[in-house]
Amino acid sequence: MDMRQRNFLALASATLLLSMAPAVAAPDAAPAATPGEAAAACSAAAMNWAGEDVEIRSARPFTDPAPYCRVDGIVRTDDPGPNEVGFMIALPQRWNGRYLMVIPGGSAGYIVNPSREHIRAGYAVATTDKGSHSTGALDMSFRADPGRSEDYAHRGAHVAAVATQAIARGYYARARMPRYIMGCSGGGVSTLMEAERYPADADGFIVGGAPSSAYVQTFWAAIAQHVARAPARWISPAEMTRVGQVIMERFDGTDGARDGLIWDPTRVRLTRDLFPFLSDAQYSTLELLARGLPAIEGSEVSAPGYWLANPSLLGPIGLGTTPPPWDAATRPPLFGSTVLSMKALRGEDYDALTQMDFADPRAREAERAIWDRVGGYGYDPAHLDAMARGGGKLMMWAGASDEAIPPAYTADYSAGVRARYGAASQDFFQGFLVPGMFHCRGGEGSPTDVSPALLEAMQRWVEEGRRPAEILMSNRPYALELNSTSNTAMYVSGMSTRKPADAPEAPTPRSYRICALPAVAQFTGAAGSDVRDARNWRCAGRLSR
Ligand SMILES: [Ca+2]
Repeated sequence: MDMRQRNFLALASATLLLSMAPAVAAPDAAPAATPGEAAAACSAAAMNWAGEDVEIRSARPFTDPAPYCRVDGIVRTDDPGPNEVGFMIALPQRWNGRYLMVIPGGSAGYIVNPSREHIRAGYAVATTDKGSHSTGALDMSFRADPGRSEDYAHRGAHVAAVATQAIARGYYARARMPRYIMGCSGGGVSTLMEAERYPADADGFIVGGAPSSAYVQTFWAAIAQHVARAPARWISPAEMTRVGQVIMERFDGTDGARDGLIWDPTRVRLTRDLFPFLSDAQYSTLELLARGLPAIEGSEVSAPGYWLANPSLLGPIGLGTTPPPWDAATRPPLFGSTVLSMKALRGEDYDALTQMDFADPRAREAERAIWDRVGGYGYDPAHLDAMARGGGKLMMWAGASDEAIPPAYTADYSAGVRARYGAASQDFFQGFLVPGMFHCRGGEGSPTDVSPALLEAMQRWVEEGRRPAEILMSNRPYALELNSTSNTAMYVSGMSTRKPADAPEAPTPRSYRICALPAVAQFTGAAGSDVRDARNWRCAGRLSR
């Protein structure tokens, strides 16, 4: 048994003892039943402490993979509104004493079933549909409805967190419990909004695959327009895979080891001579992907570019699998989400491919005005004052090969926190880049236990005061259920009809030392020592961004 397991068992025992102690009244509502009675009565009638805007729609007992009570309901919101925000909380009988909210990504609009791992581990695990009423992963039509849009942007996760925590406190008759909120992509943005706007909602916030900004969609449109105007600029998926191989060959060793990972992706520098198999027209597209959408005279609206440390997915996702002209079925998926947002916000006739003028500052400012109107994102390290004062902790992470949201957003936000709060920022904020990892999940040669490793590190930080200056991860075979944006989560919630593939064959075991930014791991082992062993790596590098 390793130390982590011992700690977990010690905590679980303590939890069991505490839960047998006399009931403690929750500060804001009186439980309707004592713990034993509440757990026995998994019924909507027993949940009358959740708040007057809350309607419990069902409370059902389940036994697989462990006995728990699942409560589904809605919170009514208004001004702007009216709207309804859906939530779910699963309350295990063998509770580990912790509350965990997992916020879905994309356009939300669905309730993610509680993951089996979380139920088995005993978390009271909650989620929300964010009130978007979306009917598909990238259905952005809710943006036209101010109430739904505000709930999606930040209010929905907040009211769902308040309601589900009230239910958990009442159910277990426990006034206080360690509370965690996590999500990736759109769920990461929501988690960041919670930390910035509603820091009392949790003790630990795990923000993944975000922050992005609305203007990343503007960037995606700029990429699509660049290629659509001159199809010779299109780079096929196979060519993009080759681009990735060239970049890996050239920059793999910059971290001290040729291990198939570029640990500091900011070291990737494009030069024309590296890619003789691309035409000048195609190379201009590669440069645009790397450059992003810089600010221009008259408008600060901008987006960072991609680092291109493994762009094999960025090819098909950002540029499509067939050259232009595209239709709704063949356009690049990233651009497709821009189209849906822009049609919802500007009307059905709006064509982002031809009507956006990225060189015109008035057009960019018009974008800003539109996004501000619907709640936008508006994140800023300066908004963390209240969370920092209140003792909250924030871990922000991204896949260094994220093919959707440029991971530079995460590096920039982390740098912004350090710039504002200095060394004191380490007491409440740590940023991480996961090498080789794609958007929220998957990757080539990357760790597979990112979600549980981050959650365990956050628990050590919140519950034991151990700051996560570095986190050990591995590539052990791992069901990716924990990630709310995974296809598994989409499939079990009915949003995706694509059945998840069986787990691939287990790779050669490897461990990874993931360093808190701005540090990055460097190989410091003796010549010939194992590059797959985290003990041969130290947080000795520094991100050049
Ligand atoms: Ca390397």
